[in-house]
Amino acid sequence: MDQYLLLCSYVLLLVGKLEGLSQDADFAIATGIKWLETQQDLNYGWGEETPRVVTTLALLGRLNHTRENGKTVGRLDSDIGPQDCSNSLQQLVAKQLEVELMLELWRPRTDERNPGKLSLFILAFTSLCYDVRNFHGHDVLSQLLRHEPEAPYELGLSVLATCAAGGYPKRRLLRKIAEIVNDPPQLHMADVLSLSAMALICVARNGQRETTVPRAPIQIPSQTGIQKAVSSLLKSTMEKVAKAQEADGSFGNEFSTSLAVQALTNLDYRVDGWDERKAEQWLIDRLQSDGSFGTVGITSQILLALAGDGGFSQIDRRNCPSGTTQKGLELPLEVAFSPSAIQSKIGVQITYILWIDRNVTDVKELEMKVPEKTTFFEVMKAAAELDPNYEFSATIWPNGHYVHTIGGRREQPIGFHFWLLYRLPFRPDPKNPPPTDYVAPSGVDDIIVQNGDYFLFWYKNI
Ligand code: B12
Repeated sequence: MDQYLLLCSYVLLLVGKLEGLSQDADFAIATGIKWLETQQDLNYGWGEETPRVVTTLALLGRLNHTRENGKTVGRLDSDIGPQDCSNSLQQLVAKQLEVELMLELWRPRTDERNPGKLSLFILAFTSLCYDVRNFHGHDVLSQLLRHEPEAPYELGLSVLATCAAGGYPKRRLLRKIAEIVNDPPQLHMADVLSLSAMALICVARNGQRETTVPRAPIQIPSQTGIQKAVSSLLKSTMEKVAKAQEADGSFGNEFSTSLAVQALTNLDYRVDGWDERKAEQWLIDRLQSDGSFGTVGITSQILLALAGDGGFSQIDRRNCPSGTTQKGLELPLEVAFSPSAIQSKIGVQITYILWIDRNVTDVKELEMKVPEKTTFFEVMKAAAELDPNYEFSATIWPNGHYVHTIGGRREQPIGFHFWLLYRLPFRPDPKNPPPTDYVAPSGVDDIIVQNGDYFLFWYKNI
């Protein structure tokens, strides 16, 4: 296994050089792949991140073919070069991916099924050229179509996966994307716009193909109308993404930047008004000494961005020919908070506030003194010990804890009520609530509290 992956890294290194990737990007991709290899578990997967990593490796494996032809065509199980590596990788990894998807599909049929997660599996299998409409007799795509996404990011992911797998996204969902693009959410705006752009790239590309062989003659006039609408929406979406670039070249943080660069570097759909080199450099500068960009998830996303070839937007079933004891799916682990007394007499003074509802119907406030270099997660544990209103539950993700319940109040995805965390240098005033600029850019584990900080966890409809 090691040899195959090392070989893959080596071939990719050469491919990058041949195809003129900047040398630094080239190096970062090679070391990133090597690092991902070290993170693989005994089941040949990457736990919860298996679909993302497989997608990245599959797309990078296709790079040679892609760049030779200047188009995103190619298959993983033919030709020479990286495809051969991916073929070996396919054999070793695909079974694990299959088991993980099976487990996802076997879940009880409740609203709990997550269209976003299903979409990531569909994208992974499609990049390996599987037919997701016939996955051991199951039509996975129709499962996705049955679970309509509500959240903006999931919507983009679901339309992208449907289109990439060769399906036809519902017009209603395209209309919803248009609404989101016209009035993007303030929270995670760059991420949502970038994913919407990638979904629209796929729809625009395949709409163009459909016109030559229309599915049903009656659809021709409206199809053309939709195509026009999609291309103009795509253009404005990409322009909005481009505009989100900041002076340092990034689009916010690593997550947003990797998605934005993928959206803006598709070979067939380009807009001006952003600096590609600067964005690439910003990402390269995030390379750590161990060869990673942080977590498995973010490393695989950044590698796709650095490949400069449209990332997720190039996944397309139409480019494919027809055709261990498994640990299984690692669901996010539910954690019951375990108390830890970190209140301290010396250290930094902070205030931890809870607000309920958009119009702030309930307020709780706790002043605390904690040792220096304490994470906000530790503060939350100490607060829960002091006051039951601050007891909380969280799920663990690769990037840390995600808080879904505080003081017995659980998030409500239906209705979009979530706990959002603000970090402020002043006491927030319910009569004049803080703007989203103060929403913390990372989760509770990555925040080191500082003297005078105010933390507001606000349960609100977003
Ligand atoms: C949708 C989303 C949300 C939704 C989640 C709704 C839900 N429960 O279903 C809402 C709006 C509530 C949200 C909240 C937050 N989010 Co958010 N979120 C996203 C987004 C846009 C898409 C995630 C997704 O659906 N992926 C597809 C599914 C299939 O993959 P998934 O791995 O199962 O996704 C789940 C996790 O990502 C989790 N999640 C969402 N946000 C966060 C944040 C953290 C820190 C963790 C550990 C998990 C987590 O919920 C997702 C859905 O179940 C990503 C953008 C991105 N580029 O990934 C940001 C992103 C993950 N969020 C981020 C942040 C910072 C937050 C907040 C901390 C913001 C804040 N200060 O309040 C809060 C979390 C606070 C808390 N309660 O702990 C960052 C994480 C950065 C980092 N360094 O780790 C990201 C990457 C956005 C960005 N570019 O900065 N988020």
